[in-house]
Amino acid sequence: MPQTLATHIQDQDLATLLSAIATACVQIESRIRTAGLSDILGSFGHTNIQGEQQQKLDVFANDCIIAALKPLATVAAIVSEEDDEPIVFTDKPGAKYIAIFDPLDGSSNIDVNVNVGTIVSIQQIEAGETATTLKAGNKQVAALYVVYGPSTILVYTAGSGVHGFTLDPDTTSFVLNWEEMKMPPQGPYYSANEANIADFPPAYQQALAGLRDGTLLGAKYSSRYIGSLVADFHRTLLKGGVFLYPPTAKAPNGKLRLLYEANPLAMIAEQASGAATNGTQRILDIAPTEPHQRTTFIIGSRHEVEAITKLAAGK
Ligand code: P6P
Repeated sequence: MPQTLATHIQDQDLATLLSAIATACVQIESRIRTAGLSDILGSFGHTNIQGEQQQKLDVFANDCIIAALKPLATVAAIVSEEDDEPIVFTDKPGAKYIAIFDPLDGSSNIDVNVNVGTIVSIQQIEAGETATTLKAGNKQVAALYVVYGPSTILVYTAGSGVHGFTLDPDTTSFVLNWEEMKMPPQGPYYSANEANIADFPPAYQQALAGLRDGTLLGAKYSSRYIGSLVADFHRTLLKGGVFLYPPTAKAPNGKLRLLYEANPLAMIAEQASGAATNGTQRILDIAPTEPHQRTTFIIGSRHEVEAITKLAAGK
């Protein structure tokens, strides 16, 4: 009998929570897969042939995840990329989890049929904290992403290794097919938007040059950049290498969000023997000050992350 998320996670409350999120992702996948069709059906403006108001996919994804979490007695609050303020459920005494997520990262890629993803971080309220206490990524109890593509894959960690599941479209359940995923200690690819290279701090320009000509780590790298964080990270997890989004003129603190992009992927990377920093410290040690704050992001195989961070930190 193939293992599902519900049977793979030891803690029953966490299993119920992550399974509910996985079910919402099945709904999201179904809408993504037919997005083009609904455009054709709804070619007369923004309503489809059923006369339904077509929702932007990221709003739809957000609604799916919130609808899945709202009934759970264990969920005290939600922080979503789509909502300026946290959603706090005041009618759930004893609720302990805070779900923090980007419901559909890279959604603009859907128009050109490129992978998009859902990224989720789970925090747990501890003594003396409230449902809106912001905590560093090293306190996460679980992290999960789903990458929607030729196949739809869910990867999670609850602090005991990284495990991958593939969506079986016939049963619409995620089936375990990778246990204990490990990121190669060094890989063949670097992944950065080099259109911004003139904006990057000199240390990052030096690092990319060193990856290209082989002087940084003794091997010449190839470049891969999809422009969809979850897809670029998933490739890095499987093949090794490094993804980096340094500071730019447009994003002087980096573009990616700490709480629901960098933290969950950093937990997965570290659990898979990789690493993630902001150029000076571990992503997971950053003490957040606001829910949507951004960060410089370097994530991937240990050798690359350590070498680039050393340069960026001026060491
Ligand atoms: P740029 C997508 O919009 C996103 O948030 C991430 O998925 C992706 O890694 C990044 O932005 C791409 O940003 O500036 O290279 O287009």
